[in-house]
Amino acid sequence: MLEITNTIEARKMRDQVLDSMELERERGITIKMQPVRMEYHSKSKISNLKSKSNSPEDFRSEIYILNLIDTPGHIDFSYEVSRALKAVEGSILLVDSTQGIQAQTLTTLNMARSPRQGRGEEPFVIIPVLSKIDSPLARVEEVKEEVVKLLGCRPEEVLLVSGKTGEGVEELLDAIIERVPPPTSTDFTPTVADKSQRESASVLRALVFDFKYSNHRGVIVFVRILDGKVKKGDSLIFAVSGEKFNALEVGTFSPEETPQEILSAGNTGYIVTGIKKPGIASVGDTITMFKNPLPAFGGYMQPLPVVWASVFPEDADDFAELKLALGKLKLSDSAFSYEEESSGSLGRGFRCGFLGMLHLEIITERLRREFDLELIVTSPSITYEVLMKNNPSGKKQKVYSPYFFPDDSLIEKVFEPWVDVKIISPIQYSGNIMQIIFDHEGEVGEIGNFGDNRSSISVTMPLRELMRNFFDELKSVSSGYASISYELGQMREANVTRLDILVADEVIPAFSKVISKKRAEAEAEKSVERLESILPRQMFTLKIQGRALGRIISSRTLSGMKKDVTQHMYGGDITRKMKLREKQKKGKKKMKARGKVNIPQDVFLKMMRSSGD
Ligand SMILES: Nc1nc2c(ncn2[C@@H]2O[C@H](COP(=O)(O)OP(=O)(O)OP(=O)(O)O)[C@@H](O)[C@H]2O)c(=O)[nH]1
Ligand SMILES: [Mg+2]
Repeated sequence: MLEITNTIEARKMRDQVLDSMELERERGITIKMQPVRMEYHSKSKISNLKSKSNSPEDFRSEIYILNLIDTPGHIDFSYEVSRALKAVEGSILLVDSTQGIQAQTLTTLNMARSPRQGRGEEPFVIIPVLSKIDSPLARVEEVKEEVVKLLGCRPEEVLLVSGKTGEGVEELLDAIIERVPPPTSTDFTPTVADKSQRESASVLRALVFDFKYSNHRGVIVFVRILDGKVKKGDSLIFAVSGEKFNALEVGTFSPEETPQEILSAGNTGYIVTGIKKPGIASVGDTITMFKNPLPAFGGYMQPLPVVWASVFPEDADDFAELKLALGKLKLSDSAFSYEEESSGSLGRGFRCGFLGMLHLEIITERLRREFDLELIVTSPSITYEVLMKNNPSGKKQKVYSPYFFPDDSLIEKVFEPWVDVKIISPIQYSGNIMQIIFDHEGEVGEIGNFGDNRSSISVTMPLRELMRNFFDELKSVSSGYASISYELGQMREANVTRLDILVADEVIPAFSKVISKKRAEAEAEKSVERLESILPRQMFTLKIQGRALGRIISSRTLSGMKKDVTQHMYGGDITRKMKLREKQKKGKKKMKARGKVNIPQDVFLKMMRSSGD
């Protein structure tokens, strides 16, 4: 579409052209939504906008402006999809014809079909499209049938495209124009008798669906203009946060930011606010004229974090820097949340909430890359609700950080969240899948058939078990064909306990985990083994132990070695050697502060990653 509309020159075209983050390109996935404005000169007759006659004028080329928002497919980032949905009048449901319907297709579809609060009751158009039809692996007819069944549409409504060859794309553009209604706007012209006054009083209602932060220009909000118009210099206000500002620039996405004179109703674009304080701009807020404010548009639901992990600066002096970095990250990812926390031996840090394991990994990676911070990241955890013994009030206490999980002897009962899971897979893998569901304490619900050869399985299981590497196991037992989506369900009683990892007889709080009592031995063994394999040897022999249920249940010994840190450097670069010795000295200082053993930060990251295994 970008090529056909000349939005991007053919020579600049490349795979994932809208994915601008380094991490997106490395991993080959979209993480953040990206708006883009296209101008399309249609050559065909567009029936719903023109007269029904067949006069030659009906076939002349017309220019249409299309505002597209590209969204991620991975379920961890479905919040991006939900926000984009409220900023548009219709959507393209892209189904890979080599894969067929995936579990996340259902999640996305449900979101698109749910009533859009505040945007009236007009039906939301969904255009089903099969992609990759050029591929020899494409199963066009079968997948088309699946889509028809799923949407309850006619087969002719399903379009076929190839992003590679361009086949079908022009037809898709025409279908968008034909099926998606043009944006409507309410006329908020002030009822002022004086004509000149009426003309000068401009109105605006813009929905903030995303934003980003620039060091020079402050917060840049991504908006869909619902009513009225905005231009550079306008004095504006955020309806919810109440912050006033002047528009330093307005523009559209092509897909890079392109300044424009004016943005008017129907457009998607950006407004540069100059606001540098964190916590002012929020997605779902409405921007309106300061002098002539209009009512705010119903906002977005704040997404609920699913996993938690705490982040501490490796060097306590970096606390302020970490705080600043988190504030800025939050400005480019509104789904992420954080709160100050302090834990005895790790010092001051932040408890962060994420929408899933991939989200967690992406954020910690960005903190390291974009802000050059050395971090200690704790084992990820979900929320537990603990009812303590001798607690007449009967109030449950929420525990997000494993190292704050109370000792068994103090606990009356523990509750944990369960999830409703949907798995879609080719039928031949069902047996394998049932086995892993069983291993993960899942309860199988409805089993349905989907198309000829695919089954859909509904499961409820503890979120804790879903996070215990269920995704990877599912992929591996289904040769990569099964897909999964999930929603948070109810809280249920849990049989769990805290596992502590000790290094040289000292608990390392970042490695503590809440685990199933039944799996205590296995989990302890795994953590200890993993740590033994990644912890660099020290000058002295040390013990690595796992402790749970009141005793040591796993133990290893890491033999010591004498190590000269400068040994591997030959040649006489004395300054480098000195630097390294300085660093080592600093490391020793830290060691004293943190305990007997120096644990490098990548060990924390590796443990964090493997804790899903
Ligand atoms: N053969 C063929 N390959 C395609 C086509 N479209 C995309 N691909 C390939 O499929 C892979 C994924 O493409 P993306 O465009 O990143 O897919 P996406 O749907 O945006 O993925 P997410 O954003 O992560 O949900 C890339 O390797 C593309 O080269 C197509 O029409 N034909
Ligand atoms: Mg993508």
